[in-house]
Amino acid sequence: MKTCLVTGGFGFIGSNFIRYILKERKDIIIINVDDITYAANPKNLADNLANYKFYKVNIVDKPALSKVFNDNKIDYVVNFAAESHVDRSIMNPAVFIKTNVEGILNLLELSLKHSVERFLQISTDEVYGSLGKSGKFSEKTSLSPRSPYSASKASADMLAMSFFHTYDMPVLISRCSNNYGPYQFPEKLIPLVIINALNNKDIPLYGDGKNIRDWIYVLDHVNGIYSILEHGNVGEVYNIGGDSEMENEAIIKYILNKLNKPLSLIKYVKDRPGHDKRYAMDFTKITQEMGFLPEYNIEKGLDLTINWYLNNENWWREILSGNYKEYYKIMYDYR
Ligand code: TDX
Repeated sequence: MKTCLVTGGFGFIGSNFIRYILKERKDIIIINVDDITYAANPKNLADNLANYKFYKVNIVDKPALSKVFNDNKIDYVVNFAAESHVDRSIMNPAVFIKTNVEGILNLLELSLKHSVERFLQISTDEVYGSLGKSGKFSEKTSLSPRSPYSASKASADMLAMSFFHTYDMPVLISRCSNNYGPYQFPEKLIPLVIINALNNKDIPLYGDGKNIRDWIYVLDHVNGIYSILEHGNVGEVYNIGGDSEMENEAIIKYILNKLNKPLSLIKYVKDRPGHDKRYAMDFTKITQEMGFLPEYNIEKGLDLTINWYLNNENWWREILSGNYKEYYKIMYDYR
């Protein structure tokens, strides 16, 4: 048996990853370290999972994290724990530096001390900055983050790589494009649009709505992460992409049409400051080295996602009744 410490395992991508691994591999024990901050939800994972242990610990709390490493022999670390919403980072950058930078430093130091076999940092395409109409980000593109969020993720990547070069630690980094799918917290575009549409509420579209993201269904992402964890070369970065570039406006129209809702729900609002124009991933490297290719095209992925939100109303209604209301007011009322 191998033991894999997953941080942020109650979050959107982390929970999808844990479900995937526990299904694929009966010889891996998962240790989920999560502080259950606002976007995490224990309901993202089933109760009574086999080969699974949970610690309510914030990665910024080094003594508590240290205890997890002392109590368990950890073989792999996969770090999902992060503050991840760009708009929140514009309002309150400090917590992004704490969690995303100080947090990973604690994890790296403890992983080094306890000689973990592989340390995988989950990063993002946003560290590369913003593209014009043409071109794609490759692993060789230099880092040029433009929001406090992406600056914190770029810092984390650089710290992680410094542990590879300085201490010979077996570090790997994956950088992925925009995820969507089941269990995504509704501050992000796609779940926000689905839920607002179901509630016949205005859909806030930033600027002219022509910004482009490359979208990937979360199960394709976790499949890519698993390949990198198993087969990636230490000290290297791997891009993961969905090969599905789309303008925000087009995504919203697609969802509204699927739900039989009027396009008049779309409300063009003030743009996000420093709004990155376009992201696109060149993921030839992971395809050539590991045979990775996304299995879900955007239509298939969106249809599955829309159905999931239709069938899991209790999950999102509970979120809407909590602090989310306050967040939504602050973020959108005067936009
Ligand atoms: O209400 C909205 N209206 C709108 O027009 C929201 C929430 C977003 N948008 C636009 C902004 C972006 O162009 O939609 C696009 C997607 O926005 P987000 O869902 O906030 O994602 P993005 O800013 O692209 O960042 C995401 O991808 C990279 C994730 O949030 C990051 O965590 C990930 O690293």
